[in-house]
Amino acid sequence: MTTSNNGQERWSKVKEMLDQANNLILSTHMNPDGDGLGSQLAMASYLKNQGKKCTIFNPSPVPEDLQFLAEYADFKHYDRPSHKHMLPLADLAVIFDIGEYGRLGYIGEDLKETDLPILSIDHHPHRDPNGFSHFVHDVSACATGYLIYDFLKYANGSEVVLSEGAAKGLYVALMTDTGSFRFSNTDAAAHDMAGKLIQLGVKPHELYQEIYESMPMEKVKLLSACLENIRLACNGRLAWFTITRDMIADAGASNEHVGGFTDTVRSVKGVEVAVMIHELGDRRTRLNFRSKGRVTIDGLAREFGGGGHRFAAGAVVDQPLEVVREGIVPAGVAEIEKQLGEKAK
Ligand SMILES: [Mn+2]
Repeated sequence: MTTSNNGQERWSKVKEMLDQANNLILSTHMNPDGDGLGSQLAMASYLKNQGKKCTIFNPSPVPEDLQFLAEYADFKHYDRPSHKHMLPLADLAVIFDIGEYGRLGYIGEDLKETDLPILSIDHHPHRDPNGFSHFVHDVSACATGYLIYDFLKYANGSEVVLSEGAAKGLYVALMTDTGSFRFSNTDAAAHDMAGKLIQLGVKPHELYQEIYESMPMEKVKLLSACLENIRLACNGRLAWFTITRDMIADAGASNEHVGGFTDTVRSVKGVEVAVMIHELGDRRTRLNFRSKGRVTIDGLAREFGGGGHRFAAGAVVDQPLEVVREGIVPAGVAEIEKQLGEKAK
């Protein structure tokens, strides 16, 4: 299915597919975020209202800071031996916010063995072919949750009707992907949607507190260790920091606690791009990139085997941290100089 990005005709095929299905599998990317989970929650609520059976299978568990969403939906962590046999019993899989097919992990491999149609709804750029039988991919949308909201308006005949959980899920999707309405993807449509969700009973401060003001102390300790070790390059335009396994152990933290750190480092005055270099194993290092909006960084992420959005991207490299650091810092400097030219000097 090819889709036009504007107008509502892109949703007619999606609605037809959902209408025809009776047993659906919903999924999102590994290490799910507020956008993926919130989108699933809203779609699951809609489908249940339509009398459909739907099961959420995710490649990773729900992170601690989003656990409150599990009150409204049953997010199952996909366990191949016990769940694989359930996939062929479904008649449609719907995938949210995926970025690329491989981020489904085992679920993606197992879905390929069935003949289920796989529908992707997403706002990341995708390669062609992208592995999906049908898709609505709109990179102009601030969040996948925005697309789900837009679909629900269409499906309900322009008026959005949302359960409490679905409204909260969509607000979380919107708030987390726009960095609480601060990032460059924040547009009028995002604020319109937020206004509507507030009219429907969402309390922004409650959700903000759940996600951003409930930091476990071990995360704060790890952040403090990172902030002490920020390094600047390219006349202060590039800020980078490393997180080693020792730092995580010393703080009593875990890998999932690093979320949001790169945004914090980007907030330094004069910094255009922040890079986190996160040691996952002896020969496995994760990179996370954030730009203030003048330098695109998805190309840099692709050079290191990853991808993402123009101003927020990442990669996982099968190399030791030291090696990756020696590669990424000069590559980041070169990219900033290339894009900003004299302004970087
Ligand atoms: Mn997203």
